[in-house]
Amino acid sequence: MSQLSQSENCHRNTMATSEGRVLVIMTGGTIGMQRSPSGNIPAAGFQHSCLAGIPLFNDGSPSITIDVVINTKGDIRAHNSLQTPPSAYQRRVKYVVFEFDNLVDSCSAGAREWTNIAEIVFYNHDLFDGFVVLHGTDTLAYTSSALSFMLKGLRKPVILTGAQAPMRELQSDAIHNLLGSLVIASHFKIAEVCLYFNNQLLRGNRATKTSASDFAAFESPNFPPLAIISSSKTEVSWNLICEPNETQSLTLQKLLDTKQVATLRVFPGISPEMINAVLKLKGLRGLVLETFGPGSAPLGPDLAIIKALARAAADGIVIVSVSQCLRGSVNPIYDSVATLSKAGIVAGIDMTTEATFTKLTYLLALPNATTQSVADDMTKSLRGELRETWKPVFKHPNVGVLENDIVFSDLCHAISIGDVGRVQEILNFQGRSYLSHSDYMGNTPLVSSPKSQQLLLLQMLKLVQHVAAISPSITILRLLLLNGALVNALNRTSNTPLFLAARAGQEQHISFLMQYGACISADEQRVADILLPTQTRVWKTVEII
Ligand code: ASN
Repeated sequence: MSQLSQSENCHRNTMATSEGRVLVIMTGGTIGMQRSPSGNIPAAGFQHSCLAGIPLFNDGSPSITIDVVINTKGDIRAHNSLQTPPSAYQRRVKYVVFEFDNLVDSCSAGAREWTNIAEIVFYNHDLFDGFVVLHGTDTLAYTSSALSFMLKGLRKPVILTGAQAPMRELQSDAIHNLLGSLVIASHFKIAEVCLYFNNQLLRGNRATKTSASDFAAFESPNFPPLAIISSSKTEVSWNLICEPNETQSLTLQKLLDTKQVATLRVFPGISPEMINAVLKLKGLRGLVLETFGPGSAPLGPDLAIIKALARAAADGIVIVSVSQCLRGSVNPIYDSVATLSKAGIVAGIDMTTEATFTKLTYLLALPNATTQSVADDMTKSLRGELRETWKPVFKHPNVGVLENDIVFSDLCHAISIGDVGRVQEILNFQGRSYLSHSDYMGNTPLVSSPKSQQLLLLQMLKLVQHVAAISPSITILRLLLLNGALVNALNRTSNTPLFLAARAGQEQHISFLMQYGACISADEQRVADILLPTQTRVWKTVEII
């Protein structure tokens, strides 16, 4: 990942002028709240009561009147500007705060508020260098995800931020979060919807709230930060930023009523009746199913749950599976995951629940949307919200460290479904090109030296050997052994391929592995009597590599 120095970053500034113009849109949230006997409540007049008196937000220079367009007719509302002192790039930020009449705690924000924000950005897109949206943190990641889909063809930064404590309080993160957002929105041509918090700029549709009280409240578990601000330096990872399409004009797509999409988190013992209660909701068109680990769910007594899901999918409800885990991806290397996929459940790959939910409401609202088109688009990256896992990323001539897990998943998947051609293709590619090329990011010695590349490949082969031991294809097992897979490798549960093949009742695999000298471990020997068929008991125990 190349990170530009401060001076290099300056060349990418929106303008070479000494002033950047930002529209701040105040929607509510803790950042602007004040105390009341019943707890913090939204308070009007943020620009005047919170910012005008702080020199960092108001350098005292005379304000000017800036018009904000408030509807399609082009009606305007005039605002008096404030101006910051110059930044480290010798640029001041001139801004106005457009405050919504109805300020809300973000727990009450939804499609209507998302539309209100998107409209203000849309009407004023060409009049400002960037936008900062002040919002509550509880549903900030939903709003940033929703805006990323609604606003297509952005050419300006839209930075959402908030705070864990009100600006009016002594110990608050509000000042830093707002200042950082103002600097990014006015200095850098990052044409994306982003979330800025605690010195990190995250892609809006990759972010999720991970702490209810820490100042470090947000993470982007499956994608690196787009920029990091430390003291006066802003390090932007330009290689991660989506390129704006200068020829495309901005469009605004409104979302579906969120009542037509639901989210359901599965849990051990969830009953078919509970699932059915959600699936039978009147008007339901989409469901985000939060599944276990790589995307599995209880199938239910007599497969009642999977049958209910399959029926709903066949009836046109788009059901998308995302992992309950913070990191990682839905991955059909397990039978239980593949079963969901066969039932018509779409894999949400590595999307957050917030991105999946808002993307569904966006896609289902598109004119001419069909169940098939929505399901197809859910697995495509529209605004960088997911990694298109099963696209042939390994064909990239300079595949690097970030792709290793993808290649690995791809390989495991091909093995588990017995796709010999695909396995051969990956192994060939790894052998010929992958080993001899360096990481396309040009970093980490782990992948840049051919020797460590080979170790990495061996490591992968060692692991996939276990999947191969239960693969439907004996040819794949042979292929991996010929390519140097370790016949007696242990997996994370300390099992050998032979033990796994035996447990899966793969007789052909068993004799083939034994020809290659496969053994079981001493620990496995102890349970072999219970688990393994009688003829396998003759295996010797050996020291495992
Ligand atoms: N309840 C607040 C909100 O989301 C939390 C916050 O902003 N820190 O509006």
